[in-house]
Parts: sequence; C-alpha cells; structure tokens
Amino acid sequence: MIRFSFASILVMSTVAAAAADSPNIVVIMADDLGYGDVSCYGAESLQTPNIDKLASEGIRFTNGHCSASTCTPTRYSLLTGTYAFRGERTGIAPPNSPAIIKPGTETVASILKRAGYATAVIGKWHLGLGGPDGPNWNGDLKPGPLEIGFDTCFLLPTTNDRVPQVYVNDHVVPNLDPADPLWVGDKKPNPDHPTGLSHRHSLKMDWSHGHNSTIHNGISRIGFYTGGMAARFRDEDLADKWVEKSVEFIEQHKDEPFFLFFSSHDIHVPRMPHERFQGKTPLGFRGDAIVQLDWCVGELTKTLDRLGLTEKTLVVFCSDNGPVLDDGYKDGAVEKNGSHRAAGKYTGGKYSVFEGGTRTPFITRWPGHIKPAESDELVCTIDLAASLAALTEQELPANSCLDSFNVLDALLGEQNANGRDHLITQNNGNNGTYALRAGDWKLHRYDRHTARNKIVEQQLADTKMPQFVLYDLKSDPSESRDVLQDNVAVADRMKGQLAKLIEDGRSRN
Ligand code: NG6
Ligand code: CA
Repeated sequence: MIRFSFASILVMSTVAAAAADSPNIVVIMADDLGYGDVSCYGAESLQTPNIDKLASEGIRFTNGHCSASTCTPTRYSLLTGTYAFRGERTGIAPPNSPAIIKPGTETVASILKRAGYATAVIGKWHLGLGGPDGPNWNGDLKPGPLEIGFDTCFLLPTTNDRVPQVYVNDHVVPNLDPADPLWVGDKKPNPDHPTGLSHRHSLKMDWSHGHNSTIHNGISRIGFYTGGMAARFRDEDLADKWVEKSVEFIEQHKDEPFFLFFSSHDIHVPRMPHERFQGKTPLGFRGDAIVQLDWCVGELTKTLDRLGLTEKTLVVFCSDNGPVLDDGYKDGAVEKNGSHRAAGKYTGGKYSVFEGGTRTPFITRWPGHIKPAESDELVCTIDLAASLAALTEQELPANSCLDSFNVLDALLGEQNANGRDHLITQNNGNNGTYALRAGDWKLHRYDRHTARNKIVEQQLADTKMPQFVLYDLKSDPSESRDVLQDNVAVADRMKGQLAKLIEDGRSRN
C-alpha cells in the first residue's frame, strides 16, 4: 500500500511520463546500516538531514530489504539478480578471493550499459577480484567489475577490516611503486611482522574479536600484507575519496545517461570517520560514521542539483545488511548506544534472518516522476536488475537474473502497484539459514549450525533455534512468538514453497 503526502499532489500530472525517459540512476548502498539508524526511520540520537530529505522528496519504504544479512551475498544478488545461495563462494569474501561473479554474467551494470548508460562502481566491492588464483595485486587486476558491465571502477577491494588498505582503479592499484610490491596472504609473512596481538599496545583502536593480524593506520585487520606503502590510504579519507571520484564521474557523464553504484564503506568496522565527523554524535564512531554517510548523500545530491540533473536522476538508497554494534573493534558502539535502536523495532541484525538482518532504510527519489509517499510494499535490492531493465526497456535473457522481479511500479510509487508477494532472505553464503516471507507470514529455516563464520555459529548456537520457526509479522513484527504449532498448515505450505524455490534454481518466470 502506498500513502501519498500532500506535497505529492503537485507532481501528480508528470507521473505518467515516467517510464518514457531513461533517467540517470544512482544506487547508494550503505554498509551495515540498520532500519533505525537514520532519523527518517526513527533515530533520535543523531540527525541525517540529507537522507531524510531524500525520503521526504521520494518514497520511504517501510518494507524494503536486502537479500542477505551479510555483505557479499547481498552485493552478489543486487548485481546479478540471483539469490546468492544459488552461487558458489558467495559467503563473506576473504582478502584474496577471486572474482565471485564470472565475466559475462548479466548484471545491473551490463543491462544498463546495453541501454547506453555510462556505468561506474565507486566504493566497497567485496566480491573478489582476479581469476581462480585470486587477485594479482601488482599486475592486471581482472576479472572484476569491468568484466561484468562497469565501464570504470574506483574501489575499496574487500571490506576495510580486511587487508589490503589500497584502492583499485579499473585494473590496477594506483600509486603502487614497483620497487615496493604489495603482498597479501593469510599467514604471517615473517616472525617479526607486527600484528594486533604482538603490538596491541600501539593500536589507536583496539580489537575485540578477530581483527588482530596486520596493522595499518594504527588498526589491526583480518589477513596479512606487506609493501605497497605509497598506495595505502588512511581510513579517515575514504568517504572524501568516494565523493571526489563520484563527482568526477557525474561531471564527465552529465550529458548522457549514467549509472553510478555508490557503495559506501560506512558504517562497517573499523569505524574511523574523518576527523571532522569524529565526536559529532553521542553514539561514538558508529554514529559519527552515519553522519559521514549522510554527508556523502548530501554531496551527491548537491552535485545533481548543481548540474541540473536532479529531475533526470533516479536515486535509490539502501543498505547491504542490518546493524551490528560490536563487529570486532572496541569503538564505543556498545557503551555509547544508550536508547538508540539500530534495527528499530525489529529483532536481530547483521548475520541473522530476523527482520533486523535485512529490513533496512530503502528510499527511491526521482523528483517530478516519483510522488513523495510512504510505501509498505515488499521490495528488495535483488529486484533492481529486473526493475531497471524494465525502466530502460531492456530484455532480460531467460537464464539470467533468476530471482529478480520487476517491481518498477512499486519503486516509482505508481498507485495500486504491488511489490513482491514473497521473498527469500538468507544470512551468509550457502550455510543453510533462510527465511521465507509470504504476506505477513515469515518462516525461518535453519538447516545446520555449522556456519564458517564463528560469530554466526555462536549466534545460531545461542538462539537454539529448531529447524523451522513461524512468525506472524502483522501481530508480531519483532518475531518474538513462534506460532508454528498453531498454524501447521501454513508452515507446511511455506516449507514446501521454500524447498521448491530453492530446488527450482530460479524464482523468476
Ligand atoms: C566477519 C567479521 C566481521 C565482518 C564480517 C563481514 C570476524 C570475527 N568477524 O567474519 O568483523 O568483517 O565478517 O562483514 O572476523 S560484511 O558486512 O562485509 O559482510
Ligand atoms: Ca555489510
């Protein structure tokens, strides 16, 4: 259902023309940002005026999801339109992961490129680089984004708590001095190599679990690396760099349709926002990183305004998974959280298939085409492929984007438009933790408690979940009462539906 705001009446007349033009498309994906982490979704401990403005000028979805509660699988499915549990090695990618999406796979970027768009991804990648042997950090870094439809990329190659802290521009690490090659590995390169264990006293931010290998910028990370000193960045400068590169890309392509995937590293650990944002919120660096993310959104929308592109640009704002407070560093997130509810009224967060794991802020804005409104239609980041293909009048080849539904009308807020009638969410890779949403019912399925990730393993052990649990989100949005025994027929139907959706290998017609 969609509820229009008063201001929306003013732009009603232009809506019919929406599908006719192909707007620029900017997808802003936050990292680990929860449903309740921004002020337009209820946060009171901090203000996010730029994200709030986006929401007030567009559609604020209250039932918008990513497809997984960790990063790599959500990003895999956002780009490919296929559930990550169908793919190989789609769990949280290690530092030397090869490219997870094979060259030639249809993606949001390849679809839009075919439609004549200039395409770029700027920011966090975390989908692996290179052939079966992994990334060739000192040479040609491919395949990667350029082999699946992006014209250009400027990346944080993994996730910032994993080594190495260098950028990747198209196929190379910029500023790499050949005399100081970059080595990345999962074993200590020599006995004297300083780590978060041996040099814990020297760290500017201490770790709480894992994250005790190579130290860079006073922060120890997951994995080891040496060399590439001239190419290394400071964590504090990442957001500025994403904005600088994005503004450059938008300026270069202002006269042709463009697709920018702005993939922020905020608010993933290590949370180390620029000095000018440090201390700006009572929530510590986690809150300060949210404010930094909001600043980035403001810079992007200001750039669109300055270039006269605001009404020619569809902006989508979303997150790659729900929130987590302590994700491996002692950054004050737990101690300073106060009454802040990072997942809003929902249970769970990152790593879980409770609503908090995948229900996130989700906003679409296209002034003059989208009427400001609030929508509770079920939409997911996995639907961008089919929906943007429809927007740009591109055919989806039958064997691609296997789980992406065309929910364009819902994303544009057309009256009576429906979102999905069901959605599978998962936590990580292929570890057999799923949830199936159908209407207000939600079935959790926990196949085995052997997740590779120790935290996930612990959480699963802690929850002591039976294999199947059923919730009624209408009466119990926080998933606190298992109603399976009272609704055996519903549960059986959904168990069958979930099994079939998995077995069929696709859910799109
Ligand atoms: C986990 C890390 C966590 C984070 C996550 C990936 C440990 C103990 N935990 O394995 O800190 O990096 O992976 O996050 O190492 S994601 O948002 O990129 O999926
Ligand atoms: Ca994430």
